[in-house]
Amino acid sequence: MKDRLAFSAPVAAAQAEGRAIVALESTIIAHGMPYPENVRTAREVEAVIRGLGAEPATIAVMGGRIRIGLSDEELELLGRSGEAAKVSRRDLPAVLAGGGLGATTVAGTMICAALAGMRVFVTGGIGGVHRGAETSFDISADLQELAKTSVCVVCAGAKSVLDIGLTLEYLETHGVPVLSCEQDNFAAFYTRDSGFRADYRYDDPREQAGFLRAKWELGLEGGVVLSTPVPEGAAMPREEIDRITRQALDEAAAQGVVGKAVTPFLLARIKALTGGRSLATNIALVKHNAEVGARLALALARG
Ligand code: PSU
Ligand code: MN
Repeated sequence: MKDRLAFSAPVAAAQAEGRAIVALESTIIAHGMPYPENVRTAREVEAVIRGLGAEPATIAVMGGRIRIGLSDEELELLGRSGEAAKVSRRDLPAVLAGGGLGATTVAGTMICAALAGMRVFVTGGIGGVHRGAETSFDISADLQELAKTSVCVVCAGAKSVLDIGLTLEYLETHGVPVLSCEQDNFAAFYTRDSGFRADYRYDDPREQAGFLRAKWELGLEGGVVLSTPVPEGAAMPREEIDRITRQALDEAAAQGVVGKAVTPFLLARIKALTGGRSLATNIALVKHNAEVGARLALALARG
């Protein structure tokens, strides 16, 4: 298995010294945001984490190996190629064996982070149960991964294009704890409040770390969701985002968009329909998540 993983020098050094490391995904770079904002954001997110004293490890698949930590050039390649596969659990073997370029989703990144010995992972918003899932069966593999892989995913809630209530029900069924920080409720990606309560609120990273230790020391395998809301000034107006999301969903249905193409299609349409403002919100929330994730990784590393 070790041959399948390739650590960058800075990540290997951080690991050898027992320093805090934060995993980052790459689907958000290759499929979640347009070039060049995607690459700029990826670098800025890494800088936020470094600035707080932790080491970022962006994860992707390249040349038949899982890469843990990417150089600036590799981030550029990933963000600009337009050809990276979207890699979830089912896709990982194909992209590794085929030797191509792969951008890992939340599910894919959780698997790789766990293999690399990392416990904290920052993304924008997790995937979940799509609206209308009772007929489409579209439920993100992210949820199933959270049920089994022991990594804490720091996010601004689940993407607002989803059915948030059903997403939380699914997580509850699978025993995935949903923690919140900075507010009682689960965040709603482009807006702060989903209207649903998180299971436990811990504002202090030491409390968050204490929860994770207690869970995993007991052998209770599986992930944890830590939600934190988009900063006030960067949030979208709720009515506007709701209306535009419905329009984007209608367009996806009319054009027959299905499977792994759904989420990238919706994010791109929402960006266009908001005149780019949703992208600014997405960038702001990811950077804020990176702060929360770095503080948590530091608290965990202090032991
Ligand atoms: N967060 C973002 N933008 C994104 C994603 C998350 O701010 O593009 C990606 C993640 O990689 C997540 C994926 O795993 O969207 C969900 O895709 P799907 O619904 O097809 O499982
Ligand atoms: Mn899906």
